[in-house]
Amino acid sequence: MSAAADLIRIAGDARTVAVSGHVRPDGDCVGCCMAAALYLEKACPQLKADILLESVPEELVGNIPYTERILTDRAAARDQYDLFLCVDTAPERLGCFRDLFDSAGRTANIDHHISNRGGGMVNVIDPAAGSACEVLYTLMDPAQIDRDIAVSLYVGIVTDTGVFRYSSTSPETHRIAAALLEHDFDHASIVRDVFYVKSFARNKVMGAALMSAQSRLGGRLITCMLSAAQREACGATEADVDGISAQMALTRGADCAILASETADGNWRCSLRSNGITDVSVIAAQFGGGGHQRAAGCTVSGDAEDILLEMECLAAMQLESAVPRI
Ligand SMILES: [Mn+2]
Repeated sequence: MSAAADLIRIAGDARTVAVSGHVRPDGDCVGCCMAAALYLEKACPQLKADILLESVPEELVGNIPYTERILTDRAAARDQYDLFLCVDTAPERLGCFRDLFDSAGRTANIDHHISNRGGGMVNVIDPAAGSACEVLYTLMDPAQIDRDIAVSLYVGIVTDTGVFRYSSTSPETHRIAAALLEHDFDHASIVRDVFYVKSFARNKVMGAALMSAQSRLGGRLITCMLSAAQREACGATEADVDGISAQMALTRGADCAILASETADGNWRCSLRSNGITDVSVIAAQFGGGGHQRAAGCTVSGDAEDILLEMECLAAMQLESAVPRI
């Protein structure tokens, strides 16, 4: 632990603290906010923390402790805080709570995004860390961590490492997770509930999409088409198709997967995933979308068969010019 930047030192003599993160918060964001708030209130008896987030994903309620304390309404927050702690993002993405960051007596920014140049008076940003929770842990005295804090940090670490699958998972990630597990919580149930349990409609629509899967380019590209009627027959919303392209990419021999899902207004929302050879952001960009090398998206009007055929050609060009994997 760096004595110069530990969380208690950052809090100083603050009595009112706002802890907040990015809009559309995920498990790392919520877990990091909750862990920071609980830790500071435990270590600094004079301090009262408000956790400010625009929403709480339903799978986190009941799996991260005290989510009912989260204030989602800007009007429920104080007029001003002694300290504003911004986690898992630069202050630009604080949404409706941004002005409270600007008006706070002091500000601190704890994050792991490489793009974050540090918008707080104190900045602890470690792009090598797999999650904001991992960064936060290094600012804590392990002796002060209790079960609730441990669970919050664990959910964050597990979220941002994709249950320890992503390349951001380091030996240190596992060491921290191991230390947290000493607090004897039901990690198996949390991981199942937060990451694998889906609504009936979501599972059903994934089945419907996969039934239409087509293997192209000798199995290196998998595509699916899902009409709005098919989706609605499963009782699924447009958001319920998230995760289908990632599942398609888990086909042996495939490098690229594309789901074309029809939106309510008759366009095709395309979700692209790559296992590392194809840069799907290049394909999405051709259709006015964007994203990352391994995950990208775009919304296109026209005939889905034609769109997928065009995308197949773009993927083929990339795969042909790529150095073959031995
Ligand atoms: Mn994160």
